Amino acid sequence: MTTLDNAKDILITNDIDGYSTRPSPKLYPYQWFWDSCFIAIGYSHFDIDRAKREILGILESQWANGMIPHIKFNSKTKGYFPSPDKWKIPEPKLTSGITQPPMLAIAVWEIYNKDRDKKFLRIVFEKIKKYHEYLAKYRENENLLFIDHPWESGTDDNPIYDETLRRIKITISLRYKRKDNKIIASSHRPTKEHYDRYIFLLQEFAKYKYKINIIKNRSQFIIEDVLFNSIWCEANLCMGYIAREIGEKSLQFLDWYEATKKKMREKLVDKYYFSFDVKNKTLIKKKSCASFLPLFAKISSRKEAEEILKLINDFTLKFPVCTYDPKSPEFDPKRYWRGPVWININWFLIRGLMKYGFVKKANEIKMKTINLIKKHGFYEYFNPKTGEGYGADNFSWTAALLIDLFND
Ligand code: 9WN
Repeated sequence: MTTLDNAKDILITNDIDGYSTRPSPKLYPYQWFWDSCFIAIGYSHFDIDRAKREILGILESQWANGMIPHIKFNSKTKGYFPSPDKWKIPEPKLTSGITQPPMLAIAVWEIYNKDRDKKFLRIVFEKIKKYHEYLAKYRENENLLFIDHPWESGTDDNPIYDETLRRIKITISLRYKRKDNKIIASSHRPTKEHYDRYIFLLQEFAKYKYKINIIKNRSQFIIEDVLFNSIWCEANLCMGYIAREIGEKSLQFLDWYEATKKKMREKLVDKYYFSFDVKNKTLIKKKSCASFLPLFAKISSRKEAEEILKLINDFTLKFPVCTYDPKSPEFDPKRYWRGPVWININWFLIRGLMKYGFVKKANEIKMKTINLIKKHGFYEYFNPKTGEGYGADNFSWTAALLIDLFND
């Protein structure tokens, strides 16, 4: 079997019901929102109908207010903590109660570019629009969107959130049993201090009945996240294109794009782009993979892009690219989002570098990413010094994005 065949096989094996795919067989047995967007992009190269069904599968989980939750559970599977009953959501659905980076319109635009199926765009347009309206209405703070949980960032234990999380005072006694660290070595997963806070926040959300205004007032973790806002910008551009293709209004999406981009350039830059801690009123000046994302959404100026390119070089050990500053004492080449190479970040980077004409660098990262997977396997993340794979094996987005890189 070739590596490409392996990749397709992983997606097919991780299929749940023809409409959703597990990120990995054991560690993540349900459908995750941004994972499925990457998965759909992978499928669009060899089974476009299945790619469309993955998108429909995500949309099934949408709440009445437009929110798209980060996990769609099902009643048949067990084995993940926090399980569906722990979320206590105010919705008659089996889902989590928080969202993830809004990749949906980006994935749909990728699919559309393969077969120009306007019928599919018409089926999904209103629902994605409703999701964007939800984000603009409930998550906007001075023209930037905020996240209220580290899991919403998709880069959960990125050290940029450490200080904010440390300020959270746990006021109740927490009793819970993790499952992740029974499957994967504890030293490769988030710490207990982090998990305590992840779970405490969930319990607070349930107490506030997921009312965003109350959460925004009372919670300590309110972050204008640079990765989330970059993806929001790109997704609005894609919604603008989609709207135009099917004769719908595109102006609102382009307004959101412009307003967010302008605010990011005013508020989030200090040489590099950083996230802003709303409660502590500080720019979190820690260098992480999130600072690369303005390239992907073409937010940075040429000069800023050149600085980001230097940062990428600083973040390149034997295998590109570290998710956290390798010169920092917080860097850990084995622990989750605190240093290891993640394939989706490399994918964002390759696309971003191409947009600024840094073709050589983009191709170099692309070839090294493909070779890393070929040699070390379809892992969730990799040691940037040795290439060793960690976390879940047969990880769906590693497979899906490899298919995309091969075909790009
Ligand atoms: C919590 C599924 C998800 C990814 C995230 C990644 C990890 C979950 C976890 O796995 O997060 O959502 O249990 O650690 O950080 O990006 O979507 O692959």
